[in-house]
Formats: sequence, structure tokens, C-alpha cells
Amino acid sequence: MSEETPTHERTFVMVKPDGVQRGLIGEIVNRFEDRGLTLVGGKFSRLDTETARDHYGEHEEKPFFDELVSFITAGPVFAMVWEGADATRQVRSMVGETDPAESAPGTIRGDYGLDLGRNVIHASDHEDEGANEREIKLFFDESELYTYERIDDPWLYEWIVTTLTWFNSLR
Ligand code: RTP
Ligand code: MG
Repeated sequence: MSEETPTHERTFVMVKPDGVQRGLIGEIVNRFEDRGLTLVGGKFSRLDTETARDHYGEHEEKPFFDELVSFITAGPVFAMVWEGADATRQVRSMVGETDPAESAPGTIRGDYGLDLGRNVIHASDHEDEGANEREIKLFFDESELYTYERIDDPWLYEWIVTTLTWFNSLR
């Protein structure tokens, strides 16, 4: 792979209780599927307080922490793992800014949110090293994640065609 080839990686994403209640799971899954990412895991979960405090541990000292924990435990969430090239950064750019009011139209929070404390979706932070692995482990067993190739992968990634061409040239 050339230096420019982005890392193929897994990222953790979660439709928050407000997104579930508002019937946005399908729309959100659709956006990531349309983009070409591969859904390798997905399930409902109801966070208990301990898991929620763990998940948002980096914010423990912040004034909004208790409210954040009580919101995220208020109803079921839909947890997912998406896989693809540069998946963490791509997903975050589709999610938008933390505050929906600052999020561009076309992003999930920019299209479906209005309020900082009701921002529809969580995605692992690409600037927080190890966040993906930590959050995936908190929600999923390895046996709940499925590796497979999308049938359109060769049309989504140039490097697949390049590698196949190189491989065929050896035969
Ligand atoms: P998330 O972790 O939920 O995906 O959101 P994020 O990375 O965009 O933002 P983060 O800084 O991790 O904040 C976590 C959640 O806390 C709420 N928040 N409230 N009142 C406030 O100043 C404030 N700041 C953040 C937001 O709901 C945010 O999603
Ligand atoms: Mg965050």
C-alpha cells in the first residue's frame, strides 16, 4: 500500500436515546451504508449508570457530566461498529460538530439536531487514540462482530483494483 492509502479500520458509533425515540436509526444506518462503509456489528443496548460513566469517563470533571449520564441512560441506544478506509475520521465528519447549532446542513447533527444535550449520535473521537478499541470492547464481544467484504468493495476502493491487477500480472 502507498503512504497515501488510508488505514482500513473499525469505528464505534451509537444512536443516542433521542435518535432512537425519534425513529432515526434507519436514516443513520442508511447514510453510512450509502457512503460505502461496512456494518460489522449492531445491537440495542440500555446503558447502566456504571457503563455510561465509563464510556464518558473523559468528561467526569465537567459540569455537564451528571446530565450527560442521565440522558444517555434514559432509553435504549443503538450501538454499531462500522469498518472502512479512514472510518473514524469519515464518520466524525458525517456526524458534524458536537453542537448541532454549529453543524453544517448535510451532517447528521446538522440535519436532525438543535440542542447540544440532544445531539442524536455518538461516534468515537479520531483525536482520542485508542477510543475506538475501548468503546467497541465496552459494547461488543468479538463474537458479535462480523468480517465480510461488500460486493461493491472493488468499486469503492482503488487500491483493491491496483492490488488485483498486480497479483494477476504475476500469474
Ligand atoms: P459524543 O462523545 O457524544 O460523540 O460527542 P462529541 O465527541 O462530539 O463531544 P464531547 O466533547 O465528547 O461531549 C460529549 C457530549 O457531552 C455533551 N456536552 N455538553 N454543556 C456542554 O457544554 C456540553 N459539552 C458537551 C454533548 O451532548 C456531547 O455530545
Ligand atoms: Mg466525544
